[in-house]
Amino acid sequence: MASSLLSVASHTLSLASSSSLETHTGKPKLGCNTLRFNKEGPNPFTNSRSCGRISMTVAVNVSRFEGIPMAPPDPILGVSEAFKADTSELKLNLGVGAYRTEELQPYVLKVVKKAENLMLERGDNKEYLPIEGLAAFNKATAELLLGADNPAIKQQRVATVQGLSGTGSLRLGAALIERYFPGAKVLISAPTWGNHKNIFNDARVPWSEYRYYDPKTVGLDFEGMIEDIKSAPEGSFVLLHGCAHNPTGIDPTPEQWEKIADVIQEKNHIPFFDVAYQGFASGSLDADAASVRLFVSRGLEVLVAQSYSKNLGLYAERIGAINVISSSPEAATRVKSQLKRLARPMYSNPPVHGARIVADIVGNPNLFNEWKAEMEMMAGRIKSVRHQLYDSIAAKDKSGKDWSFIVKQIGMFSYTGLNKEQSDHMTNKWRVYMTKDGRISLAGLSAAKVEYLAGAIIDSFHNVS
Ligand code: PLA
Repeated sequence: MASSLLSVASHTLSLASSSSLETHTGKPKLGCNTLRFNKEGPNPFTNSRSCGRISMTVAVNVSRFEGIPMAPPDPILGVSEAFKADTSELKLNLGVGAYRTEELQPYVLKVVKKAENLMLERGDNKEYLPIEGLAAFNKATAELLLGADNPAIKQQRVATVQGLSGTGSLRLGAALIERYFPGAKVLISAPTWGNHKNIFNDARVPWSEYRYYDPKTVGLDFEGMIEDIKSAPEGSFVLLHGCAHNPTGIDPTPEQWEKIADVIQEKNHIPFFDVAYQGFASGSLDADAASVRLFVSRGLEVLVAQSYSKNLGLYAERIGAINVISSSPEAATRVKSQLKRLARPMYSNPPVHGARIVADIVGNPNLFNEWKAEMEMMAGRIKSVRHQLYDSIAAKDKSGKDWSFIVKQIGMFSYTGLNKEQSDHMTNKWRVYMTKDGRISLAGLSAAKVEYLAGAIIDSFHNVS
């Protein structure tokens, strides 16, 4: 009995989904109406559904959502949930890339508080933004990325649309690819930030991987990367991390970037940069944008997703942008119109608060300088614990293993080389929360916890296989 009810329930679900497809293709819908009441009035136990000549009755104690399986926890944000649930005093969250103070507390930048006070003083309203976002933000963000005097900006070849931080901006870019480059493939580094594949999967954009990380050298597999980009079909999109590659912390050198640009140019590929850490890798906004600027200076058409989650600590404000640098101002205008068309049915228009913060800070020389100083301070603290961790591991580990990769990597993370079992051991025994790919966020480490972490890594590396 239960199984027959279930099959009716799942049949109903499949009818519902096929009818939504028919709407999309413009075909007439099957006549499906849900009748909730019988002659005697509302009946709490049955729910009738009539689909053309077929009529079904489904008991409501079998959920219509029966066919929906449990989703696995998110590999990164799920770690924060597990951390919260742990009551141990020892626990340390090195999962998500979120900056913490030496006291391991979240940090709101002083300059952000100042910008928020300015907003209150001005009495800014809460009206809807235009679909493309706050004009002052879009101008500021493109200038910050490319440099204010970049010819592409002067020639109005940059289409900038405010997005829901880095993720939402990548998603908009993916939607543009899906709509106007049907069948085009996106090449993604192996490994990459865990959410990239989800973003392109959900946007129905096919992707494949290019070699990036070489476990033998714990460095960049540059030859492999070039070969894979070369052998991809002409006109593919190549997803590149602008700086501070996540999760490896390994970036190409300036010379290697030149060669990557050569191959992309030869193959008529389109680079798609993910810039989630501008200013956070080196402490300098300009140095961290050098890769993007190189491609733009060669006259290439480029997509760039930006995020202010890390460099301004605006994680929850969801502020970022998608920039499309085109070869003509006319193309840029058309691209922008289509990005707006894609955004409107997804979320209508973006939130204003973070956009005002960025625009106010970048637009005011005093605040801008204060921001740069705070960013250098944050990047400096991460660099400092990175060196302390290396010193501590190198001093404690007598096995002769070379741990110097820790100080060669840059940005928020260290890719420790610990495998899944070793990473599990870090959490189960040592209460160090981290992603299962062996990545640790150094932004979540304090000087006081360095020795403890070094001990945990050495134990997990040598005693778990
Ligand atoms: N791109 C990369 C390479 C990232 O690492 C992240 C965030 C984003 C984009 C998106 O961030 P945003 O949407 O907040 O702008 N990566 C984090 C957080 C810091 C996360 O997974 O969401 C991480 O721990 O990897």
